[in-house]
Amino acid sequence: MSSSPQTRSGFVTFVGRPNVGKSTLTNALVGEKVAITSDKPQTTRRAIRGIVNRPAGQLVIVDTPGIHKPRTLLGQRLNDLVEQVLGDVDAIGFLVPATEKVGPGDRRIAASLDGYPRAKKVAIVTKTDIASRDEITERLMEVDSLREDWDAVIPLSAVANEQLDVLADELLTLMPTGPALYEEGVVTDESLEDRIAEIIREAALEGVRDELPHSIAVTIDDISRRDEGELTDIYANLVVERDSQKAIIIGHKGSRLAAVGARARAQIEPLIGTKVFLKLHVRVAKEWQRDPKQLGRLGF
Ligand SMILES: Nc1nc2c(ncn2[C@@H]2O[C@H](COP(=O)(O)OP(=O)(O)O)[C@@H](O)[C@H]2O)c(=O)[nH]1
Ligand SMILES: [Mg+2]
Repeated sequence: MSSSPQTRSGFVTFVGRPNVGKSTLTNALVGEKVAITSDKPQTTRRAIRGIVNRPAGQLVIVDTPGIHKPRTLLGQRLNDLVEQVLGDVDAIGFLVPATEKVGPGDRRIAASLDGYPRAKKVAIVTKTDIASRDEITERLMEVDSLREDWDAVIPLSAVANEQLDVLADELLTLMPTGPALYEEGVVTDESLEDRIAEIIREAALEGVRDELPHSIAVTIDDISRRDEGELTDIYANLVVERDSQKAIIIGHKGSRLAAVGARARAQIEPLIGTKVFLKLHVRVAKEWQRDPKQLGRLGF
């Protein structure tokens, strides 16, 4: 028998209104960007696993799009995915930004946690770096009174890296005992191709207005090395729903598309460790969010 102390491991997910910082917190805990983030609601479109290794064990954090009113077939499929994740995890972290009063949306989400009696529940007051002391105190009290069964209530900042260790340690105490689920050094179960596609989508989301974000999908046609592995060619498609959107994405004389490419390349190069030649092609798939066949092709 080994005399090493028992480790703990398990699954955690964060819930909360769009934009409260679920993906940012996931990345901050993992210590590397595994989930893309933006100031546009519904940036996250998949269940992405980020792995956190600590001496006491391992947390597998599942970042999801969050539940929202489905307006399209894509929206319905994403809600189903989130339901499934919530039913499986060992702990759920409920996020509220310190900067905004707790509202009906927060109350509804907090109440919906009744549906997951098996999961431990932790309330998290986030964005403390941009909140006043009074705001933080007020939010902690508001959040505390939302449920009787919080295992902990923790204020933190994912951006300023405040109290992240406190959260990780607390979550670990709530996990079942068991060995690590992923090998040391693994930060996500996302494939390289999927991570690259998400980086490109994030770059494309920057600077676009209200409706467009929901209409953008990214697919990768080919990734290949050349020049003795010193250069990587990546052929990717930016898929939109309408011709008018295609024009917006491309921009005047291709200026927007060029900027998207440059932003994406700056993140892809350190990820794969070579120079990258990124060829972006904008494609229209009419109303893809409502079309089961197109959704299938885009991986939903
Ligand atoms: N100042 C500050 N901003 C944050 C923090 N966490 C997230 N944000 C910002 O809030 C916005 C939404 O974050 P995101 O993680 O995409 O939210 P999600 O929709 O809940 O996944 C982004 O612009 C983040 O940079 C934080 O701790 N402090
Ligand atoms: Mg997100």
